[in-house]
Amino acid sequence: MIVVKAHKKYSRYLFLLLQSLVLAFLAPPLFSAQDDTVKVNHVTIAPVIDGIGEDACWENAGWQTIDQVWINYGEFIDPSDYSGRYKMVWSSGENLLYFLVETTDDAAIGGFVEGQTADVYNYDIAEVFIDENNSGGPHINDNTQTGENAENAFAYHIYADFPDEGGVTYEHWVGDIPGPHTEHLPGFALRKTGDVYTREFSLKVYDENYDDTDPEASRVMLTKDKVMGLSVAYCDNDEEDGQRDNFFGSVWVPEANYNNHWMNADDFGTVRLQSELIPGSVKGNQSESTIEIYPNPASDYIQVKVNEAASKLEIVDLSGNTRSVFFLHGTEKQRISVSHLIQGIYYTRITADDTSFRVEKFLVL
Ligand SMILES: [Ca+2]
Ligand SMILES: [Ca+2]
Ligand SMILES: [Ca+2]
Ligand SMILES: [Ca+2]
Repeated sequence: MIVVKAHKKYSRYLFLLLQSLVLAFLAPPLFSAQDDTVKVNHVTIAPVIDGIGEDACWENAGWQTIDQVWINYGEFIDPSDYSGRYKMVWSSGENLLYFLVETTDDAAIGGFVEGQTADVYNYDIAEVFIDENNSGGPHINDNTQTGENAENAFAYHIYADFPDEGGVTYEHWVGDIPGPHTEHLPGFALRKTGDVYTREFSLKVYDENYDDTDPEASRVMLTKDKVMGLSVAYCDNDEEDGQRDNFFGSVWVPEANYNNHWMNADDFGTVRLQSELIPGSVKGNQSESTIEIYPNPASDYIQVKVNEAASKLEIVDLSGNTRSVFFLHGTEKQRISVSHLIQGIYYTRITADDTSFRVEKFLVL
């Protein structure tokens, strides 16, 4: 009876018992973890990395829960304190994995001290653990005293400052042990809507020959039916006291291994890349704004016309990186240079009133 151990006060126990009975009727299982093998859909059009999970590619991806309490092991956590879930898809065209991580958290402790090596987990952090060849085993440091096989798997700790209410941030820092690996997540967005935080990001995959001096040499080409070890976790801090409150994972682990993921891949979950091609289209939010772009394809410049007052236009590449930002002046037609962009597909993202987006695709030749 984990509940009895964790909550000795009788009244608290009675409350939890009643709550559990109610939730048992109303909600899906509380302790469900991710699927034994998460089936990851292929997408032809990658999501726009903006912290809004309304892209067509997310519609057919099922939610996986991040609800296993690793620290303190097995403790009951009120859903208003924390709840979390994630989706993932993959793109052969971009050769990237994409994640949508949605957490509810009653207190946001953002940030990261660059170069800090101790107590790095004392922030609200999303984490992705990935073992490209599903080998399991240790993956820390290459040091006989503290561990070995550092590149056998990666433990990405994803830090960000929290945006203001309704806002979004694209800045992030990613650390593993050893070393910073921010560039392994080429696109990242974190959006705040009340107590709900949506992280949308892309991830490059490397094999165990990874070398920081030449990452691309060990970059893995993602293919259908590929099986990888993978778990997602969330480190919840609710006070500026330098103490981690709780740590949640998407897979069950034995109590003896309650905090092993960061150094050993044996307990990682499993994902399989599916071959299905999900027809995708990019869509923005409910805004009725439209944008005309021509010529398309373009080489030197595009002309842009929006039908409502918008403040900003961004040109975004397929990895979700913003390549250019322009400030708009009303609904007048504007000429925007694209001669600096290499050949490929780009999106325009329009911002009006900080919240409205309309995304259109164009090709640079
Ligand atoms: Ca999106
Ligand atoms: Ca919390
Ligand atoms: Ca491995
Ligand atoms: Ca928190």
